[in-house]
Amino acid sequence: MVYLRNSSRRLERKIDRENQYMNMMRSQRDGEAWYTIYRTYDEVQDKLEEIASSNSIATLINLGSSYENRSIRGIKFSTGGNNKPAVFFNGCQHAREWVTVMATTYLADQLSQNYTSDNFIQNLLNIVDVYIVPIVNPDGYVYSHTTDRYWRKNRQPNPGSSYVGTDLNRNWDADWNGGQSTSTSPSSDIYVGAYPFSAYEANVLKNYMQSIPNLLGHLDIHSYSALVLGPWGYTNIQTPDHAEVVSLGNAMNNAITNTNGYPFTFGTGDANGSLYLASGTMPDWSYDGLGALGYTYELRPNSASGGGFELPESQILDACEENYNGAMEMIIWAADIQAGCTDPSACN
Ligand code: 0X9
Ligand code: ZN
Repeated sequence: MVYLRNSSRRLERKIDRENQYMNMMRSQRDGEAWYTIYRTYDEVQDKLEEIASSNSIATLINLGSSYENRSIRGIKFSTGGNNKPAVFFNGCQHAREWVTVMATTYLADQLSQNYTSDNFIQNLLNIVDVYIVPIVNPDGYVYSHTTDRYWRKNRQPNPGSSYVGTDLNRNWDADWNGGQSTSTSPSSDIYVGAYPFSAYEANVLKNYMQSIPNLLGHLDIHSYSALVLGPWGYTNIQTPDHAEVVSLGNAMNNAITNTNGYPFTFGTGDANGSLYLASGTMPDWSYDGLGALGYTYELRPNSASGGGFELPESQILDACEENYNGAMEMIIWAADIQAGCTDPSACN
């Protein structure tokens, strides 16, 4: 009898432990489940609030309002202090590039979770301030969910025209309207706008980014083509920082490619013909106007036949992981340049 009672208690304890383990696994899966389908603007706002409220160094930031008065929000990770090296990551200048919203939200989510569990991430975030804004074109994003899946521009009317919208990634003051993949016609998907920063959202972003004192790096996340693109975007001429642009670009490209074995290509300009040159883009402005190294990512897929702007939902998580590893390289690089610090895990 005694033996039976003991063994049934042991069995109960074993079952309890198994249940605990299963609950833990389930909650991890639930966390990842968010990234198995595309999410709306409202769902992303809820997720950002959840991230900010669950992490002591994460703050919900509101950069300003879109033309239709939606908030352009994000997460700032900072342990405080002045003039720390900073990096800025954004998704969704182009409304239809939905995977960029998932990937940037995932980046914030993972940094937040890993901060509490991973010493290396904790050390990095003690050194570098990280800004993440998943949806910089909220009106276009909502419109691509409700009305036109392939909408690209913002939703600002153009005086004298019935055509709506400016291509945000042609409205920046770096070779603005320079003729590389640009149009002065409001009917065009690559309409440059009336003047640099005429688009509400580009203007809000410019003001916010200018207010960050020590911005070293910027990633403007797009899809699709599986590319990492360094400055310049408007010309094949090399920047004065070419060696560093290439070194960080290759590091990010390798980290992305090695994540799941899905090959990305790095290049500057038109990346040896892999893409095209473009005038008035955001990363060229963050380089030219702010002195930050500004890159474009073009996430999965690498071709139209792989889904184009509609990357299959079964691949969202893979794309998120790839983007996370690429962005980590930029954070590590920013920590490394901190004077006198070559080992981010050793300095504070
Ligand atoms: O055209 C764009 O704005 C970007 N491509 S997308 O398909 N996402 O629209 C690429 C712009 C950056 N181009 C270069 N750096 N060459
Ligand atoms: Zn794009």
